[in-house]
Amino acid sequence: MSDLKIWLKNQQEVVDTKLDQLLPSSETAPATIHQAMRYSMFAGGKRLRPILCLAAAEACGGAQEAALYPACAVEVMHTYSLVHDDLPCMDDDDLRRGRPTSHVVYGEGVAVLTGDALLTEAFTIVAQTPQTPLYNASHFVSELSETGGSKKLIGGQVLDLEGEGQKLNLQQLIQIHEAKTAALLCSSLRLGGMSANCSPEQLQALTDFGYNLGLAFQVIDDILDVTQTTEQLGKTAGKDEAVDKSTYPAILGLEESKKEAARLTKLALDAIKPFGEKGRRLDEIARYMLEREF
Ligand code: GRG
Repeated sequence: MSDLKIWLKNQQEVVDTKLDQLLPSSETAPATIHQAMRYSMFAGGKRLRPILCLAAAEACGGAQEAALYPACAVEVMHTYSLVHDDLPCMDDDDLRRGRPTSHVVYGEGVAVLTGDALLTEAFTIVAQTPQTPLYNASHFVSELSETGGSKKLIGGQVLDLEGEGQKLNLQQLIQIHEAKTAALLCSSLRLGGMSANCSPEQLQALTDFGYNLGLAFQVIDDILDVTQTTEQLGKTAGKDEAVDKSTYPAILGLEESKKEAARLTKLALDAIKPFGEKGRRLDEIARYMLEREF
């Protein structure tokens, strides 16, 4: 296993241990909601957002112990968005990460409440981030609430719902991905930096890195949708079906989408150059994502 893979696995374990400590136990009454929260929290997610948060803190010279609070908070918010996104009134998905979704296991009412409880818990957790000379609980909570709110995560979901069945143009597609994907990646990095008392310049560098990485992540996701579907369905049949929706390959074509993913990744890498050796993990994660093993 490469050094990066070992490090990533270790970070996932550190995050999982802290999440286990912070979340109410499965026995806490009423047990159903706490079991449902844990069912979705420990379902095999990659922990990309918390790992970015920890790597950002490291880039700014901060302690991992402090960064673990925002790291867990962003993962809890991410999980809430997935639970709600899977509901019958949204994407109506029965499977996530190869397991039955929350509403399939617990029923729709409890799944809605599970998302609500996780969203609320995210703020309880982020507010516990130790204060630094430049940032206090109010800064941490504001950062997360702006990202979770109607202009970012929820706004992106609304645009997505409104765009269903329509052919979107590139600008509309980017607007959705900025809100649904890049915003929470940016906040994960920013909160990691803030927990390490980053300077305004460092905060801007992390924002630029997160924005470009978030868009690159989505372009790569769309490319994989096409290539993997093509592989699964057979070389000629699959491709047309897979591009027949609003994705980067559908709008730009496959080759241009690959170039766009590389261009965005380079912009992300350029943004973190000022961190030098301390930004090594951020740099490695971005390159690894472009190769899409993460
Ligand atoms: C507020 C209901 C609601 C939704 C907000 C974030 C979001 C909008 C919906 C979630 C669904 C989705 C496809 C979002 C795009 C971001 C994305 C690619 C999520 C998947 O992230 P990964 O790959 O997931 O990090 P894991 O399973 O590893 O945690």
